[in-house]
Amino acid sequence: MSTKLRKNEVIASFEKKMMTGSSMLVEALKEEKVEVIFGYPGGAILPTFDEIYKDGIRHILARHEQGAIHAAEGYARVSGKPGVVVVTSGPGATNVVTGIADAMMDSLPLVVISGQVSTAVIGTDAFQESDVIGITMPITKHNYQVRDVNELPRIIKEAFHIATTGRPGPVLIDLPKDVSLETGLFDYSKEVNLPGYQPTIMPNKLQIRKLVEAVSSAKKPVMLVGAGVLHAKGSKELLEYAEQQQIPIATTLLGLGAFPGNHELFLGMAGMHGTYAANMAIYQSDLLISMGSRFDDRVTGNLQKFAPNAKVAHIDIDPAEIGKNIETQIPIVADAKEALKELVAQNGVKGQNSVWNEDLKQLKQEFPLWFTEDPTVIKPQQLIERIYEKTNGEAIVTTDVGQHQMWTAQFFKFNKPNRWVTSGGLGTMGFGFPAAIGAQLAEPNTPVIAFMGDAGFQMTLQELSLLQELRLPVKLVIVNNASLGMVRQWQQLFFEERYSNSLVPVQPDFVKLAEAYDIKGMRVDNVADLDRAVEEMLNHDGPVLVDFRVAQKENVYPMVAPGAGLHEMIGVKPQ
Ligand SMILES: Cc1ncc(C[n+]2csc(CCOP(=O)(O)OP(=O)(O)O)c2C)c(N)n1
Repeated sequence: MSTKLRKNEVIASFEKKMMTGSSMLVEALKEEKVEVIFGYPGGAILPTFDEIYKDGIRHILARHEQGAIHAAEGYARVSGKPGVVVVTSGPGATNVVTGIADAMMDSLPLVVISGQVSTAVIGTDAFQESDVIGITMPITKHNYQVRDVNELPRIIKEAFHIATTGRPGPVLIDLPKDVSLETGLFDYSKEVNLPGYQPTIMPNKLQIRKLVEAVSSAKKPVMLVGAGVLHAKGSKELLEYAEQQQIPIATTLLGLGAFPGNHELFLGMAGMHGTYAANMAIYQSDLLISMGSRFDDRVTGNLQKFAPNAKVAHIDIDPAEIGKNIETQIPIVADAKEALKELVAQNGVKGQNSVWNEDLKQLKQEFPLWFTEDPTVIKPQQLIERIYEKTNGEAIVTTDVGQHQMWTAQFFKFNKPNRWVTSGGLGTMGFGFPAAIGAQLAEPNTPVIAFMGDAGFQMTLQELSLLQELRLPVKLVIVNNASLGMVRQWQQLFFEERYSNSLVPVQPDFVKLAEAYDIKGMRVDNVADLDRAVEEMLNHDGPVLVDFRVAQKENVYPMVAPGAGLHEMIGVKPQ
C-alpha cells in the first residue's frame, strides 16, 4: 500500500511537471526570480501572453518594442539583475534589434524572448516571419531557437546564466509558436553544463604581482576605469586600492559612478569630451591601468598618439578585449572586483608619484570644465548643474544621446555606483526616456531624472502613455535647443557651418503633449525662472515633463576633434 502511495506521488509530481512550453517559460522566469518583464504581444507569442495573464507575473506593456527593451536595459543597469523582454515574431523581434545591439555594446544582461512562426513554416516567408537568429547573431552574446519543448528549461537556464555571468550581455531565445504549445517535462535544473563557456573570474596572482611591481616603480600612473568595475560591483575595492596606492582615476563615459566624483584622486571622464586633466594624465602617463574598459575610440582619440610613453596594463573579464586596440604589456583576465581585491591584498610599495599627483591636481584646478552664463538665455550646462545642485546629486540619471548627454556626464557628479544610465557604445537616440521608466521600476524610491534632447525624446515619446499608466514620478527634462545639437556642432566645426538637416524647423508643443497624457507639463525659457522651475519639477509628486528652452548654438567643450590625440583638445578654456 505504501509503495502504491509513493508510486502515485511520483506520478502526480511527474504530471505536475508536464506542461506547455509557454507555461515552462513563465515557471522558469519565476525560478529565476524575475519580478518584472517588459514586452508587447502578438500572434506568435500569444500562448506565452496567455500564461502571463493566468499567472499574474508582472508585465509592463510598453507602447513600442523599442521602448520595452530600453526600459529593460534601464532596469538592468540600475538593479544589476537581468532585464527580460518578451515580443512577438517578425516586426516585434526586429523592433528590439536596436536595443539588443545597444545592450551588447554596453554589456547589459538581457534575456529576450521572441515569438517565432511554427517550426513547420520556418523558412517559407510565413506571415510575420523574420530570421531573428540570423539578424541577432552578431549582436547577442548568444542566441537560441527552440526546436523541442523538452529543451526549453535547459535553454532558459543557460540563457540567464550566459546573460549575467562573465561579461554580461543580451541572450535571445526564439520560441516557435508550436513549441510554446507543445507539452513536455519541466525539469529546471539548478546547474548549467557549459564546458565551452567558463569565464575567468580569479586573476592570475603572478600577473597581479607584475602590475604591483609596475605601480611601485611608476612615477606617473593613472587608472582608466570602465563599466566593468560597475558590473563586477567593485567600486568599494577600487576606492580602497586607489587610496592605498594614491593612483589618480579617470573613467570612461560608462564608468562614471564607479569612483566618487568628488574624490581628490578623481580626474573626471576621459576621451572626446572628457576633462583636460584626465586626458593629459593618460597622455603623459608612464603606467596606464585600464580596468573594465575597452579602449573605445571615443576614449582613445587617435591611437597613434595615445599614451605614447605608457606601459599598459589591461584588466578585463573578456579576453577578447585585451590587445584589441592597444598593445598591452600586462594583460590580466579577471573579474574587476577580484583583481582589485588581490591588488589590495598584495599591498605593493607605493610608487614615487606624489609630484605627479600634485601636477594633476593643479591641472584640474587650472582647467576645470567650464561654460559661460548669459542672462538672456538658459545655458544647457547651467540647467544640468542646477539640477545636480538641487538634488544634491541624489538621483538616478538617464540620458538620451547628443550634446545634453555629454553635458550631463560633465556637470552631474556621480558619487555612487549604478545611478548613471546612458547609451555609450551604440549611442542610441530614443534610449533615455524608456530607460528612465525601467530605472524607476528598479528603484521606486530614488528620484529618476531623464535628460533628453528635443530630437531624441521624439524617437520614443510614445512611452508617455506607459508613464501615464504607471504614474511613476520620473522627471523628464527636455534640453530643448531646437536642433539635433551634436550634429549641428559637428557641422559648425567640421563642415563650415552647413547645417544640413540639423536645425529643427517645427516642434510639437511639449507641454500640451504631456497634458494629453495627463502628465504635468511645464515650459521654462527664462533664466530668472530656472531655479523655481527646477524646484517645482523636483517637488512634484508624480511624473512631470519640462521643456527647458536653452541656447541653440552652444557647443560641448572641451573636445578632442576626430583624428586628434587626447593632448590636442580644443576649447579647454572659455573662448
Ligand atoms: C538613432 C540615432 N540616429 C541618429 C543618431 C546620430 N545623432 C547623434 S546625436 C544627434 C542629435 C541629437 O539631437 P537631440 O536629441 O536634440 O540632442 P542634442 O544633441 O541637441 O542634445 C544625432 C542625430 C543617433 N545617435 N541615434
